Amino acid sequence: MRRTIVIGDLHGCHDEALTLLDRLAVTVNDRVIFAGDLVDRGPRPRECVELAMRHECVIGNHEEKHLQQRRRAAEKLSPDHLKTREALDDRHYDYFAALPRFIRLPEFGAAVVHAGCFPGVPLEAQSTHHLLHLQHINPPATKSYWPSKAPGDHRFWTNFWRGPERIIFGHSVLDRPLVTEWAVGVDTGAVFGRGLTALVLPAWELVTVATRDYSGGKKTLATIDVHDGVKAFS
Ligand SMILES: [Mn+2]
Repeated sequence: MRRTIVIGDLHGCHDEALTLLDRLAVTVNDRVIFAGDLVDRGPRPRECVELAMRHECVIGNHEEKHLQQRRRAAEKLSPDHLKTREALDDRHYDYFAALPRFIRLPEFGAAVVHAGCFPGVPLEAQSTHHLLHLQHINPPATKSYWPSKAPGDHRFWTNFWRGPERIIFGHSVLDRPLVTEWAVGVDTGAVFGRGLTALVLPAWELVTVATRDYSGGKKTLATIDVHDGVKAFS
């Protein structure tokens, strides 16, 4: 059976992405899907976008932000955002604008989104904000919080989601891949030197390659339990 490979947030970690594809011996017979957040923080955003353009990708909140601020004056952008903008051309922005919010993998009973899914809502009816940002929630309230900022009665969205799809997601930096009945989290914090992870279907095998820390040690070690002992970095 043809492999489908879902890869966590690159954030400019292009060399590591190539290392991972090489480790997996990826060929044109494989389907490769990036989980979004190709750019910002890391050294090679342009190369990451070009790589994704040769495969598949869902939109992440960082691509969304670049689209929202496409016409904003340079002096009003954060230095990191400006650095990414200067590395990109119009065709990269047009590519962002055409990215899907989710990719269904019906052959695996799964779907790929960047951040998460609000429980009880079909994929097509999910708000873009939830698909690109979802973390801690307390349904039926729809407001989502960063793990470190969430009120005590809120829990990570995977504690509520019951399908029907098993959701493969990135966005939340986890201390190891999160694997539950209804969700698989693959963002292990590549740009923070914590490894770039791929999920390989149909085996549901997880493969992680080492990465350099390009963040200058920004990610705090404070951890928050999200699900089954897996911790998110704040
Ligand atoms: Mn993200």
